[in-house]
Amino acid sequence: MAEAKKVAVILGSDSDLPVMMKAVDKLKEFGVGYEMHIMSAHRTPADAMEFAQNAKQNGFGAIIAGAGMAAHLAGALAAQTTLPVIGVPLKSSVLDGMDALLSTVMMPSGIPVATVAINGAANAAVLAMQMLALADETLAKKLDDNRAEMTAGVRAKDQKLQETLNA
Ligand code: RP5
Repeated sequence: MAEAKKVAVILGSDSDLPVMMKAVDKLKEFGVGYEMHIMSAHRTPADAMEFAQNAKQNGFGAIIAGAGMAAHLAGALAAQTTLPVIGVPLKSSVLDGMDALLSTVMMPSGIPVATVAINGAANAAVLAMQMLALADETLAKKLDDNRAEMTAGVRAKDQKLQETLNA
């Protein structure tokens, strides 16, 4: 059986850690292998380029890249690999993440970055796992079970609300 693919979680600065740890927490919850690295499109561009160029042969199936301000990290990584790259625009400036959102999402044709919400690190992990699950039935089942739990949770809350309103 083929070895399970890992997810790379790359962040532009250690100041991005509090938000980006939410991606790691989610990957751990589902038992998905990962590596986390601080690499910057602007401060360590050579390291970022080398990482992305070797990511596929190093066993990664998807890359999550979180950066704030002029957030070129996800795009710079995507330029160097055909692995799917998921961008997390981070709120780390006076522009509240709108700067990072536009820098991450507005990629030129042919080099896509799947961009999640501002600070949406947990969803980036879920999306990465959905990609891996296309070739991993065990992971697919875990994601399906999680979705069913979520549904049951919301229905239980609605039932409780109805009981409170009708009391
Ligand atoms: C971006 O600039 C980083 O991703 C971070 O969100 C922001 C600020 O970085 P630091 O100055 O805190 O290192 O490149």
